[in-house]
Amino acid sequence: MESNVWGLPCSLSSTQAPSISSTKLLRDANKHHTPFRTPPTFNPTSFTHQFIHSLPNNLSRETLQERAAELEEKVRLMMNGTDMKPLSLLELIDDIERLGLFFRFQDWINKALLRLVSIENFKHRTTKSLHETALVFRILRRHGFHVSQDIFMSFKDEEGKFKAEISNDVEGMLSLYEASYLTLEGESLWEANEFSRTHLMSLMEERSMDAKMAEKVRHVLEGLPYHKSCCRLVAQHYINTYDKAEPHNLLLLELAKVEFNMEQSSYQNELKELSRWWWDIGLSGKLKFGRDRLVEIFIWAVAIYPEPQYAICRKVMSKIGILITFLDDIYDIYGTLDELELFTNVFESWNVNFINTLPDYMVLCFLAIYNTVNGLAYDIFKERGINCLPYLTKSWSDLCKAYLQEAKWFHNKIIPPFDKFIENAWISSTAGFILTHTYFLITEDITEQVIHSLTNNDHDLLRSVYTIFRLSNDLGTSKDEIERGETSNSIVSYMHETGLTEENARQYFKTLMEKEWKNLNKYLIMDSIFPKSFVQVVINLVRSGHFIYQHGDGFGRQNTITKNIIMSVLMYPFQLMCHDDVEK
Ligand code: 0FV
Ligand code: MN
Ligand code: MN
Ligand code: MN
Ligand code: MN
Repeated sequence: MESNVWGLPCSLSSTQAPSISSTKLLRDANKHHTPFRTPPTFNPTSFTHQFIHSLPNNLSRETLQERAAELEEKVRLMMNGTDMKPLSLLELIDDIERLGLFFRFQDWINKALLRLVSIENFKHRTTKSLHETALVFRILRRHGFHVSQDIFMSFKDEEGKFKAEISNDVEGMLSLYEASYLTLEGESLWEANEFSRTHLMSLMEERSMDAKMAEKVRHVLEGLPYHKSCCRLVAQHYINTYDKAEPHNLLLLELAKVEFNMEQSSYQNELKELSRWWWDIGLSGKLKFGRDRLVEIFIWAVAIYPEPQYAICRKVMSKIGILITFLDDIYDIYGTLDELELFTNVFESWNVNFINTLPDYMVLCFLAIYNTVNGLAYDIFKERGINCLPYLTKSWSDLCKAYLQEAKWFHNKIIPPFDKFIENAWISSTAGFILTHTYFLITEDITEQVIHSLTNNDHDLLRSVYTIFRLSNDLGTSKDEIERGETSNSIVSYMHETGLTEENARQYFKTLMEKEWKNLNKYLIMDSIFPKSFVQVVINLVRSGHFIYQHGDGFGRQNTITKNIIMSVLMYPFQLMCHDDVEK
């Protein structure tokens, strides 16, 4: 059982020792409240507590760890013992990353790339294939190396357009397409995106590639480009389709399966612990109107922080994520404006003495948050000697104020202009809120400058993140929100202001998101006030938004794509080979 700074149990379960909330808990949480309209009923979660606790988890961690160490050693021996051509090396690095093994070979990859840039001449390349050129460009930029878009010069004509003759090279086109997502602002390379996509589509229509390649191309064009994908979540697909036959590739594949199974087993344990916590809090049983989405929030957390060392972030993010989902539903759907004003004041004061002004359902929600956040700040203080409570409470209070502003617009039937809407929506997107919590959890050298940027939303990198995170949410959820009568939405504001159709507004937002991505890419290469490890999480957060909302609302509505990923990542382990079969 966790405790908070007051030494009280974080759980609100009535079987625990009396806490601040105990007298309130004796009453029916919904009793004194008449909603201003009938709240919609969200589908119940597809993943119940019974489901979570029935996950088998009978893999022995120790055995898997030993096997992984053994395989890693062998892969390293083989890789070091082979004199690889640049193309084979680049393909191997790409495979390692796509198989979800980057963190195991980080040191090896960095050394290999440093060696590569020291021997290769990237300015005057005329002999390399388009595939190799695009691959080296994408991998180097992703790893923070400066490499100019001029690397593609030999594939362009005198007018600077890509030559028509390269358009039949399927592999080259596919690699060029993936590389185009690493474009920086102002670079003409973005033209490669439209160029390669169009040609890949015609090549598919003409059936001028074999079935396997066609499937690969279809998968890429229909889904997210690799640069925007949560790579560890898609590792399962890559493992399933990986079919290279070199001896080190077989070992690598087996290692990827062992790693996947090992992570699955950790995720299952984490989820079971979270499920007990959430069951003890008991909020979903009391507040029937909210979305109860523990497993969906957890997979979202896995998308942001997949690495083994970030278990604590997954746990914290899942807890605050499920709490803000209820909070958001209170502001968007259930609360009256008067109640919401009082609620926001209580968050601003962070003072339990004021909770008696609130209806019971709000008391319950506030206390659950209050106990959880105080407990978190306590743990961080205990472990790291940093008092982050003032910053965490400010981020909760700012989030509530932004939610309140949206509720005011809605209740007063105001559609704000897009600029005004988006400035508020940066905060209600929750991206800054999540990053503030994350910063205190993962950063060694905390600086005032970063805290200031995070709590004041005044950094160029952060603004790009908030914009993409908000727009991907609105593109995915606005249909249902508009149906429910919610008007706080970028699409509604933009259509109202410009007179454009919904389809055109959506198209415009997609272009805007691409522009913001070009700005994000700059931070892969350039130093900034943010540590590089934090920038990686920031970019993963953006990717997670694309993942959840790529085919509509994968969170609130739980579409089949999210469900399938949840099942594959959390439930089904890979069948492992016996040792002799891999190593002969
Ligand atoms: C957004 O829902 C949503 F998924 C929330 C609040 C869960 C928290 C997400 C993370 C922790 C990443 P919805 O689309 O209703 O949000 P808006 O802001 O549009 O009401
Ligand atoms: Mn909402
Ligand atoms: Mn909302
Ligand atoms: Mn939404
Ligand atoms: Mn909204």
